Amino acid sequence: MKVIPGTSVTDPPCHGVSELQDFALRIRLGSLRAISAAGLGHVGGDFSVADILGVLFGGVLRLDPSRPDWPERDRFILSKGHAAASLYTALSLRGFLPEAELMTFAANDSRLGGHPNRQKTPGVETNTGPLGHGLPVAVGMATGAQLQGASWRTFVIVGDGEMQEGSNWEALMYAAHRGLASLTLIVDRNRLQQGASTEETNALDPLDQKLSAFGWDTHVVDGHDVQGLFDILAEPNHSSQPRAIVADTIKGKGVSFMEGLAAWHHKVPSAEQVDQAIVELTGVRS
Ligand SMILES: Cc1ncc(C[n+]2csc(CCOP(=O)(O)OP(=O)(O)O)c2C)c(N)n1
Ligand SMILES: [Mg+2]
Repeated sequence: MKVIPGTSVTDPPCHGVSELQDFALRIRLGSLRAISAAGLGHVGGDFSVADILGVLFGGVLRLDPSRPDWPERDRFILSKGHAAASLYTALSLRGFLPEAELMTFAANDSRLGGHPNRQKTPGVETNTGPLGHGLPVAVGMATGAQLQGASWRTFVIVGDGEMQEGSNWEALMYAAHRGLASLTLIVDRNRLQQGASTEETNALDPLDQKLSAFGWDTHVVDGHDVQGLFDILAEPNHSSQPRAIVADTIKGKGVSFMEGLAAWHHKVPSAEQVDQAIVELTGVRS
């Protein structure tokens, strides 16, 4: 991790849009290589969430890789745990894991399982994979912060298909009831779930209006615009409502033959497709 002289190890490493974009690019490349090595994974959802993760881990979250349980750290939960490879890559870029360990993704005895496990991986706050649990846990964390008068923040990323889980709506209601202003929910609104679009499966629209009606301070942003994401995520919440961000994204973002296709939810790219994806992502022939 790059530490700018005069800044603390707990500060995020990126300064400015190009560093955040580079951080997000490295998340895409790391997760692509990990999935290719493992022969399994969820590349479409890794790529839709990569810019959001890049802004959070590169520009917003206060963390200490030498003390994953530092009490003052910001809490982050990737509720859509099937995008674990992108979370592991972000944690590696922040110094929680050696980069080479990413190549053990989902292997027997690896610390990096197919879904995040807090007992195995430093920096993972809670286990995810079964959809619909990350937001309720995040509400519990933010309630704890409120009761303690703590200044750290809690962030949770939920898939849009995942928003069909009823547990989320109970958690939304309670967070607003308690006025959990230190809690930020980000919905990765890529409009696809496993095998089909959200709207033809169990429609969510108008999602922003529903979140507002549940008492959340709701914003709709372009989930691939790192400046726009940084502006809203880095800004402390001075309201008395929890904050919801509907991030419009593209599943498979960055690779032409993956973008917007449900098939890439958990399809594994061939060696040739990995090469082609790297060319498109980096603009450089590998
Ligand atoms: C409770 C539960 N039901 C089903 C699954 C299987 N599953 C894994 S990912 C997924 C689709 C999730 O779609 P979405 O939340 O939109 O994620 P993204 O598009 O970001 O990949 C499903 C159904 C699961 N992990 N948990
Ligand atoms: Mg989705």
